[in-house]
Amino acid sequence: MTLYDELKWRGLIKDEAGEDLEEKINNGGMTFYIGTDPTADSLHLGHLSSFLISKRLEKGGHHPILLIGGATGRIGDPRPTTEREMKAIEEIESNFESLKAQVTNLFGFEVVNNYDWCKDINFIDFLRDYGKYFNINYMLDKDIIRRRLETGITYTEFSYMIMQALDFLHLYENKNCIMQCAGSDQWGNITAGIDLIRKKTGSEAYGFTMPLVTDKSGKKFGKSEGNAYWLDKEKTSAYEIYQYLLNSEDEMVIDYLKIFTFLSPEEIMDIEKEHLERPELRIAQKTLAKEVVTFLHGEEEAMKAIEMSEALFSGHVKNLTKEQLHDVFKGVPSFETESGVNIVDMLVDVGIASSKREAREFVSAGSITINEEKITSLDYVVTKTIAIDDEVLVVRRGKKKYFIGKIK
Ligand code: 545
Repeated sequence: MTLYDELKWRGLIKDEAGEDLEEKINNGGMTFYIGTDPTADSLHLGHLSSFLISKRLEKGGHHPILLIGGATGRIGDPRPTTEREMKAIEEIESNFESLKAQVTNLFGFEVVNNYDWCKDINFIDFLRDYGKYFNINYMLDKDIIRRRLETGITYTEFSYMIMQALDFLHLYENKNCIMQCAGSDQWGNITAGIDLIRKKTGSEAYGFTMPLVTDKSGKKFGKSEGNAYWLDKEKTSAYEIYQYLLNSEDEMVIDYLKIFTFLSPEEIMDIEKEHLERPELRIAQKTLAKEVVTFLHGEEEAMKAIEMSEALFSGHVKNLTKEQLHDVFKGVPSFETESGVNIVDMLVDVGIASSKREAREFVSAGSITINEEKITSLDYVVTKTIAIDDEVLVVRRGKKKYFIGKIK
């Protein structure tokens, strides 16, 4: 498979610009760039797919540049719906540093900041040297702008496209960068740059976008209930990312393997075969989760995440630390209790049973375990001796219902 065919096969090419893009991609040797604005202090899973493309192209012999938009971040790329809240300069600068550290650590590429070449352009020069190349009708015809005409858009956000086009021109002239790639929402900005380069220099530049990654119902990948899965492990633990990917839908998981892993097409096709025959083994999901967490956080974190997932699955919690337990049982009901209380009283006090009678029934029937020990005596007294790390009580009621407690 050629590199271009492989990118297509992985579902990573939606819109393309440049007559001989396919040949250019297959031949290697291009300098290209991919950009992000410092609107947050970390990337999340939804951004990862387009950044991974830079690694794939690098493996194919191209040279990547990562741009972080210290200048564009101050303006804000128009969203299709409403005007953005402008961020404070200090926040943008601190996000810039965090993102730079993150992408350098993950990808190891050259990072550039468009503030460096934008900060000295004055308003008159901007209008004379760049504004003249942009026909208003052309700008109004871009998808995002068209969608904003009804709700309204300020001159500031309207001008964003020119800034991104100017970056491409700058990188073309100074670093011989001839291609830009990104998610499909960036198509208008990429083509604005290609057109500017053509008008200013007469040369052809290239670009492509990848489709937005979604779940089966069309919802954005990498978010749940509005919360993002961050690539910074202080914000989202390796275990949470692992669990999110482990729960990928059967219908989608093969697509995700293509988009998010560096497994070869042959390896993915083998996994697909097994997955179709025995979906209940969840081999595809386990492979996806392990590969992505290993890429993001290293093998040790991936192994820990696997261990924690198995602990939850099998109920073996005793070997986990209290930090791991809090991660594993995030979202299950939690409680606090004193050392020295009777089991029946505790079950009622913390809401595991609704009455003393029910609590006694649970205990007598053997449906209550604390940290894997079955509690069958109605006289049992809960103390720190049963706690994990002197503190944590994982109470299981019946087969699956968990509660996590802290003993004082
Ligand atoms: C700025 C100047 C350039 C080239 C690109 C840019 C940034 C671009 C943009 N990109 C998005 C983004 O999101 C915020 C990330 C928070 C840390 O706005 N105008 O910066 C996203 N991008 C990744 C994908 C994207 C895009 O970083 O391309 O499509 C999301 O997947 O929305 O010269």
